[in-house]
Amino acid sequence: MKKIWILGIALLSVLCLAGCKEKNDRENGARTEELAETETEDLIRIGFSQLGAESDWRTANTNSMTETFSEENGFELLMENGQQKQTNQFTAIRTFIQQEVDYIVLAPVTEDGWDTVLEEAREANIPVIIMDRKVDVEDDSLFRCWVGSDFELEGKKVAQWLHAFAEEKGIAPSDLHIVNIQGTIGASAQIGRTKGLQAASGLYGWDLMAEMTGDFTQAKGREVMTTLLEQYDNINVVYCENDNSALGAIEAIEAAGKTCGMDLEAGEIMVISFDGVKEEAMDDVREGRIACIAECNPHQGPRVLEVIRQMEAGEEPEKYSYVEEEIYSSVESIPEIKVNDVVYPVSITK
Ligand code: GYE
Repeated sequence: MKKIWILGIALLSVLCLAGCKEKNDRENGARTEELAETETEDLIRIGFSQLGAESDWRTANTNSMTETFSEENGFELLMENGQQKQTNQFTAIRTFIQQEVDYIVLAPVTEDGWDTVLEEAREANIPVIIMDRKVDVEDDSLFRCWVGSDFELEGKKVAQWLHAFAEEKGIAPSDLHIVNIQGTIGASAQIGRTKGLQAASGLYGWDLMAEMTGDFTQAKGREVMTTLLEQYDNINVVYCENDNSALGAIEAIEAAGKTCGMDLEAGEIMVISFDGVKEEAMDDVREGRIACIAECNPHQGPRVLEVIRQMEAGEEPEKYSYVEEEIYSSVESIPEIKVNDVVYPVSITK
């Protein structure tokens, strides 16, 4: 009988302890959830429509954004990859509007066609910051500001470098037989870089034979260069509107049994490019397979952060802010170039 009593009491206390624990757990759980909620409520929510993942530049740009807009820094970053399609970016922006984010950051694939969706963001009172490429809209107040690079200046810089090179080697302008592997048609980076080359070709009388899009990718760069080599047997300069398409072009040139380099008289093909992000491309500059690269800076995260901080403080950020960029080449005899009377030093890459 005594045993039964003892067993009974023991059972009761176990049940009671379990019950108490459950209650405590429930209360603690609720408290942690509450805490988490207030913590996320304090975070600034950013909807980021990234245009794609087409190049190493883009990967570096995406990383710069995710590193900058981390929870530790007080942000919740909602990011959508547009896969190089504007309609995907429209969907992303509309989703961000429904999610009532605090800011929208847009890296647009091309310049045209943004008016309607940006109007929707404005109606929802969500400020939009444009990053990297630009938008071409009727009403500039549809976005608060833009941060990025001067693509036309980049194009002019490498064109001036080519001019200096040709002069130094005594190559007649009409003996420069150039093809341009363009970026995504309608993207600011394409428009600006193409303009830079066209302007110099017109000015100096270069033989600009063809322009074809390589869509900023290595695969397309290779494909397009293969076609161009079949069509023209006198190409001696390839102007590639980014490093990934340049790497593709180099593959095609070498597969055709030709050499990338700067001895044009000996039949080498000169490659010119943009970005300077990918190590492999920088190695090619050191080894002369790429003659010259105009740097394009992908680390825009901190710059976007700065404008958001300004807006949070009730200040109006600069409408357009450009980042400074370098020129890389291994040719020591061209230490600087001049564009519109401004001197830009060339970083000699060794
Ligand atoms: O040069 C290229 C990328 O818009 C500046 O896009 C960017 C360009 C960059 O795919 O590599």
